[in-house]
Amino acid sequence: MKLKNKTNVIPRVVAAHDMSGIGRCSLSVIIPVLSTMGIQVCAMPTALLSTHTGGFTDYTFHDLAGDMEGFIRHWKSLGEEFDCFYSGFVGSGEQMEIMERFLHDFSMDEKLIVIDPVFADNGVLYSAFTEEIIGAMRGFIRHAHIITPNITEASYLLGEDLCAKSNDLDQIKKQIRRLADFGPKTIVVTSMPLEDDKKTAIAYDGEQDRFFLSSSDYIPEQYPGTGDIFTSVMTGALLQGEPLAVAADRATQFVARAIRFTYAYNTTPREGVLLEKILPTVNDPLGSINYKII
Ligand code: PXL
Repeated sequence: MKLKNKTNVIPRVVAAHDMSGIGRCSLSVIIPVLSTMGIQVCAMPTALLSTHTGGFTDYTFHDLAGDMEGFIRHWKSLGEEFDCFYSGFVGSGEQMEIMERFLHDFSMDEKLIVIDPVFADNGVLYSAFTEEIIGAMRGFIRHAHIITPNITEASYLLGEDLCAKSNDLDQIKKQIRRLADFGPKTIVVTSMPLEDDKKTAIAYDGEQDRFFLSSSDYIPEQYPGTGDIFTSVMTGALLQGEPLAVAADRATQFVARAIRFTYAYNTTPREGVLLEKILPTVNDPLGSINYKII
């Protein structure tokens, strides 16, 4: 993980994600979370959807690959500089090539590159993708310093099931080290069911070969967009200067709080978590930090 050569007074993140009108995911949650954490988001929309793809049908989908090229040309001509590149839901293989060009043209390897390989959950690919996304994502993540797959995405990337029981910790560590062999030195795997009544994230710092584990109570409901919120909080905390273990733990605790809060309102899950109500707590003091070392 790198946090060097900070360029801007307010750290600036290029966020290359889709904009979905309904459902609180991707740019609709990334921008408010990072802004509230004191980070400027420069949005590079990858696609425009009427809703996200989880739990909705008949959504519109407009690929913005051509516009992304225009953004890069224009930003380059303006001499803009960025402290972090963060991508998630990608609309096509072509978009990955465009983003790779961005990383090169803006020397992002010297800054921070966070790729959330968004393509699957609960053991299956999202409806917008075919198996081709797996190989393409393996190639794309080699540019990242940090990746944040959920357990399903991590398993697809590995080509085998990631162990997920607390008595398999040695095996889990081996598998996560293998993910780091793809290129990114920092790996954060989310949504791991290590214990029946918990959801766990494991953060691996490959430069120091250290593992950190953050858990939260399991709540029996799933809300789309929580992965985007997790990676946004973690990235924001890293850009605030916090170390990986703290950043991943803050993300875990914030998402857990958002889910617990939302569950009480019994809203339609596909609408996502009630971010507007819970967002002010994203900068809560660090009193509740309680990651474990494994
Ligand atoms: O939160 C991930 C995500 C982002 N963007 C779109 C999605 C999803 C998950 O379903 O459909 C369009």
